[in-house]
Formats: sequence, C-alpha cells, structure tokens
Amino acid sequence: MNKNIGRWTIGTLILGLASLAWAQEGDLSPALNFEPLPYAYDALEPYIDAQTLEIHYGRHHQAYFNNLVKAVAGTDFEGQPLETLFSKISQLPTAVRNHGGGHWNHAFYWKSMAPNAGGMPDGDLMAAIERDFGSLDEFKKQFEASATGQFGSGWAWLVAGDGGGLFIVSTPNQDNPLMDVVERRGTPLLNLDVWEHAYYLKYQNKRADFAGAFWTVVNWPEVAARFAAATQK
Ligand code: MN3
Repeated sequence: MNKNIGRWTIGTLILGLASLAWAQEGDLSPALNFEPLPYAYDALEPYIDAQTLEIHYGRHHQAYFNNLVKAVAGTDFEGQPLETLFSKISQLPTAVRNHGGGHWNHAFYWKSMAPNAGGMPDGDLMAAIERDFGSLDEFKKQFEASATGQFGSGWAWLVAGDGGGLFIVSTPNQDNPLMDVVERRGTPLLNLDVWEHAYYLKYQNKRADFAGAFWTVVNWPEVAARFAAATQK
C-alpha cells in the first residue's frame, strides 16, 4: 500500500471515530450533560476518601445520568431543562423523578464542595444566615440536625425562598426543593447527600460525624453566587 494513502486512511479513521464520539455526546440535550468531577477523587481527603468519591461519582451518579437519558429518550421531556421538569414532576414518570433528581442533585453537590475550602461565608450570604438563623453556628447545628434526622436515604438542603429568606429542608430519595412534590419549594443553595453510599466506607453508621465534618469542604463562594442569583430573580 502506498504509504501516504495508508497515513491518510488511518488519519481519517481517527477523525471519524473522534467525531462519532463527539456526535454521541453532542446529540444529548444541553440539560443532560455528565460533567467531569471538578476535582480529583482524592481532593476532598480526609473528609471524603478517594474510593468513596470514585464510586459515588463514577458509578452512582453515572448510573442516574444513564438512566435519565433512557427515561426521557423519545419522549416530550427530551430536551427540556430539568428545572422545568421538576416544576411539574408530580405528573411525570417516576423514573424521571428518581433519575432526574439523582443526576441534578449530584451535579449540584459536587460543586457545593471544593478542595481547600470550608471557612466561613461572608457578605450578603452571611448577613442572611445571621438574619434567618441567628448565627452561623446555629445554622450549622440545624443543617446537621436535618441531615441526621432524614430517615433513610435523602438530602439536606439550604434553600432560598421567594423573598430571599433562607430555610433548611430535607428531602427523601432523590427529591429536591425545585420539585412540586416537596412541602416547601425554593432555590437550592447547598446540599448534602445523606445516602449511605455517600459516607459508609469511611464513617459506617456515623452519619452525624459525616454531616459535622461537611463544613471543612463547603464551597462558600459557590453558595454565595447561588444566593446572589436567587435573590436577583
Ligand atoms: Mn449520592
């Protein structure tokens, strides 16, 4: 075979495969994007061990995402933003609620944490926390109580209501405060996964220890940006 033709054929094949891979990702709704984890698996050590994070992101979150893609494929819901679906989730199939929530909640959770984070919020967010909970310590206490008190699997949330007032809720399974099935809806600012898969390898049954140590990795600048966006609506 002519060497140049050989090179050309291999080059075309590689380009073809690359564009095929791109097309498969690009064909998904923009709302359905499985984003890379924003840090390395060991980046949240010692709070979250690398093995837990790898399994949590690579298997649990990936499975919610894959199942969500299957659940909406070929339906009217395909291509609609998840936030729109959540606002009428009581009328949609359970698979969309469970896997849509599962995907959205985890994507939000990864960004709620950061390496070398923690510390304290400041500015308008801190002022709102002090206004609505009395102090940062009291807020933390109530948030941890919500995380610990959620029976079975679920999430704890800090939420901004319509008027910008802050409140704490917990939700079962993969529900979230954007869904029309929760008692009190609002804009999520911060969430903590209290499914056992989030902590069991390191903390076993000690969910309270896991919730208490959460503050060492909370990405307060991200929470503040969410709060600013929520109050500008
Ligand atoms: Mn989880």
